[in-house]
Amino acid sequence: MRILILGGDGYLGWPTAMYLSRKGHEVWVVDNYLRRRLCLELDVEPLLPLPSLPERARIWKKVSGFDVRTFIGDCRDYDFMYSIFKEAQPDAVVHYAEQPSAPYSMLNHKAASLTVINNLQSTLNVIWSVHKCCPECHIIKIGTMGEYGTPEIDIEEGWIEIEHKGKKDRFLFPRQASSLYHTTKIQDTDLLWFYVRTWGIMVTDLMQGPVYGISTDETELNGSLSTVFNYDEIFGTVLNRFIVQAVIGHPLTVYGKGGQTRGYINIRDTIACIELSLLNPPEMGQLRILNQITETFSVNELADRVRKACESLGIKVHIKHVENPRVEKEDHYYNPTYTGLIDLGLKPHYLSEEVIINMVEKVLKYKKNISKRKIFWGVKW
Ligand code: USQ
Repeated sequence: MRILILGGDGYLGWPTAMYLSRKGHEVWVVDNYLRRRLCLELDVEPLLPLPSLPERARIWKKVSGFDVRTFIGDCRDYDFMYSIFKEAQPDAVVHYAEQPSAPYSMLNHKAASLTVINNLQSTLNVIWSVHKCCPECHIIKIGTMGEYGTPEIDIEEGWIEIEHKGKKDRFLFPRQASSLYHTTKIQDTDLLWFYVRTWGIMVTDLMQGPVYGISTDETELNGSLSTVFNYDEIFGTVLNRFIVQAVIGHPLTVYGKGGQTRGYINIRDTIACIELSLLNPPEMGQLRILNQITETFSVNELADRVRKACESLGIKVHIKHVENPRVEKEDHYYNPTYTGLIDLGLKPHYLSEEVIINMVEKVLKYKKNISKRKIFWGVKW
């Protein structure tokens, strides 16, 4: 297939690009370095230094023999997007090109506005470019489990049948996010669903939980092929943060009571889910929603697992309950369904002690790059 990856310089985008090109797909990657720029502006640069996107592609070609075509440009610019889609005529587009951080979206008005405009405009441009240039192109969009929030009922895979005054219909599962970022993902889903109904486009919306991990088979081939690994409060996800905190002897920053429960996924499984979605597309005119997680944990459980794994390496870990800067339930019911991707053939990499130890060992190699100052500022909701 010819696959366009939007946001292909990011934490998930770059490893996905390498993986799919290695699998024999023709991969085109677009990115405007938004994540890099925001990290620079906020002084929260990632653990590992990163070559430019074209340089990464050159190194990848040298190491693997496979091509990744790179384009530096902004998915908010419709003329640019249209021209890429027109030229590429992709079979599928993987849309990662969003501002991905909940704390960033809550930082101030400028950050809130950037998040809304970037995320909604890029999604709208993808939809229009597909409709105008390649209407049969499969749109694979990364949504988030956070769209559902933490309701007191079981979370279904995207849809729910509701019986009301003796009549039944099928609706999007109720959504109620707990950050502005997560709210833009709800709005993305609404845009996609509107255009699926109106223009009959083909969409997979993947409701992903927080991702952890630093390595894939491809990133391990050469140090310069690493992915962007953030451990700061803005762009780092919780398990990645805990691993880095453990390595430098910083107490693990459990927010509030630590009963907040989410569905988690290993970065290797994210990529597998993208591949499974590509190989098993939905029908034209269908919005398929899959919950992209492999197991659920509370923050306390994650912290305990990191502590235990580190103990076996002789690293002593302290856990500290800090005042929760977020507005979220700290003790709640959480029972999501996530069988769709397993049915498509996903073989999960679960969060074993070995997985944690491998992450710790990798981070230890870059310990000198870790800056304590980036770990906690307390961005309040
Ligand atoms: N948390 C802590 N301590 C920390 C960091 C986080 O207790 O030092 C807690 C948070 O309060 C939250 C949970 O851990 O309850 C997860 O936080 P997170 O920062 O790992 O994840 P979140 O902000 O929800 O966002 C991340 C990604 C986002 C993705 C989302 C999936 O940044 O792009 O959409 O995970 S989900 O959470 O399922 O919506």
